[in-house]
Formats: sequence, C-alpha cells, structure tokens
Amino acid sequence: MNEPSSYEPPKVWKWVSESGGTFANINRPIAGPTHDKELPVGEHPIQLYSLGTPNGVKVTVLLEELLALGHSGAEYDAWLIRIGDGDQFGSGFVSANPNSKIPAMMDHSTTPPTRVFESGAILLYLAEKFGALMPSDAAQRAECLSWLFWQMGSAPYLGGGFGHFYAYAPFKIEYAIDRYAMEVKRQLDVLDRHLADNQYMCGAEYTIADIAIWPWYGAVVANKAYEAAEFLDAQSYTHVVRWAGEIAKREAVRRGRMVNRTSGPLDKQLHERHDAGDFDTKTQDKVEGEAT
Ligand SMILES: N[C@@H](CCC(=O)N[C@@H](CS)C(=O)NCC(=O)O)C(=O)O
Repeated sequence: MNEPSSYEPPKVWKWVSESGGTFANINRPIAGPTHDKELPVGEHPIQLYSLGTPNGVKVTVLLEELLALGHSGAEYDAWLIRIGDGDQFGSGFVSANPNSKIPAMMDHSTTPPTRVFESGAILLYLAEKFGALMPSDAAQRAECLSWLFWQMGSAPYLGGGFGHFYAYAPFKIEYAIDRYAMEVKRQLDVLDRHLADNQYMCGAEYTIADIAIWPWYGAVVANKAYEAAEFLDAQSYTHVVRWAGEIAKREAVRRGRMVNRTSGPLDKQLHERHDAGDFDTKTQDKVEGEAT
C-alpha cells in the first residue's frame, strides 16, 4: 500500500479550490443553472439532449432499435450537450433535468411535453411507450427491470469510482483503486455467471436491460473504457466478451454509438442527428471536408 495522506478533514467542508483531475472545471457542490440558455426544439416528437458517453449511448441505441423495428414515432432530434463546456448548467437544460446530467429527453407528442431524465427512466419510458424491447410476461418483466436497475446502481462504481481513480484523479491512490477494482471485478463476475446460462440479460430476448448494461460493461471488455481491460483481466470474463461482441454487431447499436459522439474517428461522429439520412451526409469527416 502506498503512503497514507496527511490530510485531516476540517469540521465543515468548504468549496475553496478546484479538486484537480479531469472534470475539475465542471464539478460543483451546488445545483441549479449557471446561465440562461433555452434548449433548441426540432421537428420530431422526441427531443434528446445528450452526449455520446455510455449513459447517452443507451438512449440513442434504443431509439435506433425502435426505428429499426418500424416505430416511426421514435424519430428524434439529438442535440449536442457539451458537458466539458458546462452546457448542462444552462437554464433550459436544468428545466429538462434538474440534476444537470446528460441524457435528458422531452417528448412533444404529449400536451404539455413530458420531460424524462435519468437514462434508466428514459429507457423504461420509451420501452413502455412503444411496447417494445421489454418482455410483457410479468416474471420476465421483473427480471428485465431487476437488471435495468442493477445497472443504474452498479455503473457509478465503475465510472465514478474505478474509472475516476484509475484514469482521472490527479494522482494514483492505491487504496481507492483497489477498492473499486475489486468491486468492478465482482460486477463483471456477476454478469459472467449470468451470461453463461443466458444469451441476453433477460434470457433469449434482447431487451432494454442489455441496452443499459452494454455501453458500460461492453466497453470495459472491449478495452474502450479507461484502457483498463488488461488491468481488470477483462478477457477472462468470456461470457461477457461473447455477449458484448454480439451486441456490438447490431446495426442499430452501430448507429446509436455515432450519435452525439465527439471523439474517435471522424466518420463515426454524428454530432447532431435530425434525420436518418444524417448518418450518410453529416458525419464529421464530411462536415469538416466541406469546410475546407
Ligand atoms: N444516473 C445518470 C448519470 C448521468 C451522468 O452521469 N451523466 C454524465 C455524463 S456520462 C454527465 O452529464 N456529467 C456532467 C456533470 O456531471 O456535470 C443517468 O444514468 O442518466
């Protein structure tokens, strides 16, 4: 174990300086808007305000899956919220999500429009609205919801815990990395044991539980999260690797991953999506090619 710190917490914590590390500029101990800014509204019923992070990708994958199934009411405008620039603290965004985190969604097919925030709530809302990608049988539905909520409770240990201390903290703290690596490996083992006997999270049917879990845990085993696959010995979770690979091959997943993505290959970045044709004409390689 490396050296313990000499830090003694004061009686009352005060926000005196930036904490350091990646994201220090957007971390705040208070909620609410920092500036006035209305959200744009496009022509489709569903308006998504998001970014292509694992939590954002859950929703764009589901919307693309719904469209692939023929649910035309799932047509959507996806607007880019740049969290590094503080867009999540604009007044319009805070009205859509008082928690100031992507993804947030407005459904304009209802009067007044319905706001939905928290990726799990958005997945459930859309699955219920379109009667798709969630089992109708009561026991199967309970299983699907159990895994959906498992993801919501577990991923913060992976992202906010392990990912933060392994990749983003300003210095490495062995105690913190040990604590969260242990928990993430336990979670991977939970998934691995379950997927040994099940093709998908809820059995033979691909559901919103898979759509919720894949962007986080699929990314770990594909070494697309924190470059930690080797450290976590991710390849040893062979059933998770098999499941993640199958999901990655789906056309709707390939499309959903591109929406609101601002890093990686330019031809895989579709900063905003307002029409299905945008995948062919508005990826960043084409946008930047036109600008030069
Ligand atoms: N539990 C939330 C988590 C959302 C979340 O953490 N979003 C991050 C990006 S992945 C965010 O918007 N961070 C901006 C911030 O914390 O200011 C959900 O699943 O929707």
